[in-house]
Amino acid sequence: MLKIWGRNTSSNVQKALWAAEELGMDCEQIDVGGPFGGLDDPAFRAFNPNGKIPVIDHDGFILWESNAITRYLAGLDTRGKLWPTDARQAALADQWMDWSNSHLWGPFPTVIIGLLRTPPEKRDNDAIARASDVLEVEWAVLDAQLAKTPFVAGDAFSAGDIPAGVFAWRRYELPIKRNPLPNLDAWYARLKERPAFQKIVMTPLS
Ligand SMILES: N[C@@H](CCC(=O)N[C@@H](CS)C(=O)NCC(=O)O)C(=O)O
Repeated sequence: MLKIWGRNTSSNVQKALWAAEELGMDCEQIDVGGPFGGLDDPAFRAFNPNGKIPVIDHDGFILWESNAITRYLAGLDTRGKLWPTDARQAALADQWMDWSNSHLWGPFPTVIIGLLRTPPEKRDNDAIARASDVLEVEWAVLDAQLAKTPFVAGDAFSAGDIPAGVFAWRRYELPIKRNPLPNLDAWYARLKERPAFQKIVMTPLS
């Protein structure tokens, strides 16, 4: 049995939930973090010494770090539904997952915490605008890739699309400045056709 620890509004938790949903895996999601708290509980810290979500417990195997979890779940599937069987395509999926964590995750919390969790009178609008501008430069890099292939690692959807996909929902939903990026728009439209994306990611932001 797969248990996923973490509130389902978290971008990083959504990666794990989305991967499990794509694969049709039964899973139990347990609310911790955000308004639910619990991340400093010794029992949770024993799972993840970083006190962060998500964490999974798969038949006693504990794993944290959202991209590692997404890769693990994708790798369990022998059909190669999420993890390309071709080594080079798999490496490209991996590349874009790492890119997402190193290029998108840095500026995103400033925008999300600023716009969703800070009262208007306390918002640092300049910092939010600066972070949004940085993100648009990053998204343009992905847009250039998507001019060549419909999904990040090639012709087929893969785990490589998942981390950027959860952030894309936030890019398009939040009231921020968006530059015209037609290939990103087309990829995002393809993601929105996926029932698993609709169920897990297309939910109200908080
Ligand atoms: N690099 C980690 C980051 C984990 C992380 O920062 N998770 C956030 C949620 S997106 C968290 O635990 N925040 C505290 C909270 O939600 O209370 C990963 O990718 O899993």
